[in-house]
Amino acid sequence: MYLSKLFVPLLKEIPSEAKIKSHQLMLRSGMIRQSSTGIYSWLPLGYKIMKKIEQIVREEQNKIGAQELLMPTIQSAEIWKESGRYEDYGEEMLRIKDRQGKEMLYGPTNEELITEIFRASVKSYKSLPQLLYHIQWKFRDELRPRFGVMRCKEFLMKDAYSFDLSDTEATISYNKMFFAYLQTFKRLGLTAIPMAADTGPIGGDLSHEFVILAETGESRIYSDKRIFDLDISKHSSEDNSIKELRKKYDSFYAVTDDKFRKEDFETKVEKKHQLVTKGIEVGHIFYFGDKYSKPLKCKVDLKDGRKVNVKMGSYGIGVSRLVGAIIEAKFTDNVMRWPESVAPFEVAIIPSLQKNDKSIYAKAETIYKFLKKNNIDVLFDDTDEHLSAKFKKFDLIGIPYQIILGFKDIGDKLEFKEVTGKTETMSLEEIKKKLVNKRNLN
Ligand code: 5CA
Repeated sequence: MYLSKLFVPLLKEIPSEAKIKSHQLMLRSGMIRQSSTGIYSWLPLGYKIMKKIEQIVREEQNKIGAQELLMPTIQSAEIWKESGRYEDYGEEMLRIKDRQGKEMLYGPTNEELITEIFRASVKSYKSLPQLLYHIQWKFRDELRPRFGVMRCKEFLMKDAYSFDLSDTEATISYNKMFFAYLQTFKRLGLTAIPMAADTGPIGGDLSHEFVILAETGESRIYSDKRIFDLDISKHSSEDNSIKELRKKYDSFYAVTDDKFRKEDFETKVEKKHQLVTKGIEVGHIFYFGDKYSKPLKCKVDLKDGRKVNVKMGSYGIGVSRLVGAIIEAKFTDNVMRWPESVAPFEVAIIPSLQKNDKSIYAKAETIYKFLKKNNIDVLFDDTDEHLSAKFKKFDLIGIPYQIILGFKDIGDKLEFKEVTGKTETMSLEEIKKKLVNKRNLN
């Protein structure tokens, strides 16, 4: 992509409504634009990053055998009346009527709708267990939308739902998701810690919030800091291995404020291991048994002819919130540091001279064409700006690598700079190999 053609409306000023770094940087770098309070348009740069995050989330769900479907954003009020949540959900739910006066709503979550789909199609124990998920926009009329995409009204969520015959089998599904979440956040370059949490309007009595540390987070957390050193790489997706991994996490105290008890914390965690800080909730998983299957009469036949309500759990990841959360976790001195797995481009080419210096420009363009031909996602700065202005722009966009064509003649070699500032001199072929290897690691 030529930079001159890229639709990135960069802002010079920090908009006053943006209080935290991720919100400021997302607006300044033209990733999003507010359309009304808590509702955003995703512009090409932001959308591209979000799509990459979404794809990693999808791949990790598929790896544990979850199947993707797509439910609508607008739901009928009827199923919510059946479950009893239509009244309970309160003002956060956006209620609408169609032209026939039929009560509808913009889905804030999908427990009811997926249960309705399941009960209509699955009748026998033979079809269980099942894991189904979708990645779809949700709407919650938040009282205080703030921090840009972190707490907004319309947001993209991955929500998965599990269906099992018994509590024991349901624990296996829960553990699989637990594992998939750890893998997903790791690929996104984040350390997300599962913390015992309250279940709120979703219900049930087993739940973990996945939280990443950040001063700007809205969740207060209390934990044994050794939980951050746990290593998931030795564990596989095999049931027993995940069970062991969950045991390890559960052996350390880690809770959000609604589960916090001072006495417990002080008796269970030695002073030197105590960590009290703030974090961002990037995912939340729940087990609630028959909370929805019972009122919605979602039953299956057992082998002996008896009918049982299926046991269910639900598992959410805030896909659009993750864009902001990654910035919060990674930015330094106004430089966006996207992990390679989600960076908007793999590499940038920055010629030091303006277009009228034909030789450097032509060399840069040849490199651009070569990398493109090799399927590398490259951004070529073909603008007339001063080199310092160019660097500022690239810091803001946050591309992990830059090829800089300077005034110095270094023969066939090129200057290859990492976002950390580390610079090497390499041939184009070596650069190509390095980028391809990096991609395969992600
Ligand atoms: N049905 C369950 C799990 S599928 C559920 O809705 N859980 S949730 O309420 O915890 O939401 C799941 C994730 O969506 C949260 O962990 C958070 O990352 C994200 N999320 C929730 N509310 C918002 C919001 N207002 N703005 C942006 N992201 C949000």
